[in-house]
Amino acid sequence: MEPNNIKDWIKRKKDQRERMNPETLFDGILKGDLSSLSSGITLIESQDKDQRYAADGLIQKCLPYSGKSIRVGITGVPGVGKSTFIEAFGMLLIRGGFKVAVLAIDPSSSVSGGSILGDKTRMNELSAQDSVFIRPSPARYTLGGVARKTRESILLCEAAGYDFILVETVGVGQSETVVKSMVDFFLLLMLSGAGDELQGIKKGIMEMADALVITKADGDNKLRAKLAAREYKNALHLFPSNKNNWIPKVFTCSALEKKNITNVLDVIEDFRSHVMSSGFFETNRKSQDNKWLSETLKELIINDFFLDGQMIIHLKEIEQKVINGEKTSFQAADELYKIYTNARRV
Ligand SMILES: Nc1nc2c(ncn2[C@@H]2O[C@H](COP(=O)(O)OP(=O)(O)O)[C@@H](O)[C@H]2O)c(=O)[nH]1
Ligand SMILES: [Mg+2]
Repeated sequence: MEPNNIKDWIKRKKDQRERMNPETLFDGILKGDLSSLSSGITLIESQDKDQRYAADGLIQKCLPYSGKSIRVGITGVPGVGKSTFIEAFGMLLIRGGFKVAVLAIDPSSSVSGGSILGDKTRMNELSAQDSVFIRPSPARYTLGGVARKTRESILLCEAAGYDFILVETVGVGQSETVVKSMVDFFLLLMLSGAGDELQGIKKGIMEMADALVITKADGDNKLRAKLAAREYKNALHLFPSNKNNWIPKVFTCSALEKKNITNVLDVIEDFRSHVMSSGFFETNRKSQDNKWLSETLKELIINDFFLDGQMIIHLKEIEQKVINGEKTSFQAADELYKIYTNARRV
């Protein structure tokens, strides 16, 4: 490297470190500075151990300023109209004077490297707004890792003053359950016409929903959407009542024609006052915090084990014994666990 290049390189590194300094980021985030918020989330998403410490410091600082938003989960199968809906709903919120953050949980992004929010084309108007922050799903992680990072991102967005945090997830696998455990209000988007089976919507997911919206209620589809809404309304009566004593609302909307979008906001406001006065809002957030404590602890312990080179050597050896039929898998796990705990005894 040429001397000048080295100087440039050192300067670049220094600038980078300064930009990633938790103090600097925190100040920026509190002022609502978008690039600080972005860098803060990048820090959270880092795999680097030092950066992880810095990220923890940043989250710690943001914590007292977090919690004031309403967190909304939005799910539904690919093609149901999530992105189009978020564009219309987000714009409605913006016109109401709210600041809106859109985050995503996309387990497939760890495989494809892509993301459901990659299609910002459907959020043209929304993504151009100053009071909107859009962040795609962190890639390269397990669902548990993505979930933790998204949850931490919510805290940062709240410290930055966002009033509504919309967490989008695609309706496959376990991601809905994960999103449900970090939001206050859970919205399920559904298509009319296609059967539940076809939509891959499990009954359990319908049971989690605080509102169910039949999308694309426009043109020829209007009547069908209405009929579907009626059917779902009847079906929901057969479900056991929710812990929050809230009867899930069912209605239709057209994000394309921007029809009935206000209903969603009205329902969220009704829901909020319902759970605030019953105390469920607070208890739910507390129990979510508890759940996340144990989830994070599990993740730390698992990482401690699986990132330990010595343990991996033991694991490989014992695995072979299981394959050879010399040990049962339970004996093997028990033996590994003993080696692991002994090695950590001081
Ligand atoms: N007719 C109609 N089409 C819609 C509506 N919302 C979304 N779409 C269309 O449905 C397709 C999938 O929408 P998109 O928002 O990308 O769905 P996502 O995969 O759930 O995010 C696109 O071609 C949209 O234009 C709607 O309200 N009415
Ligand atoms: Mg989409």
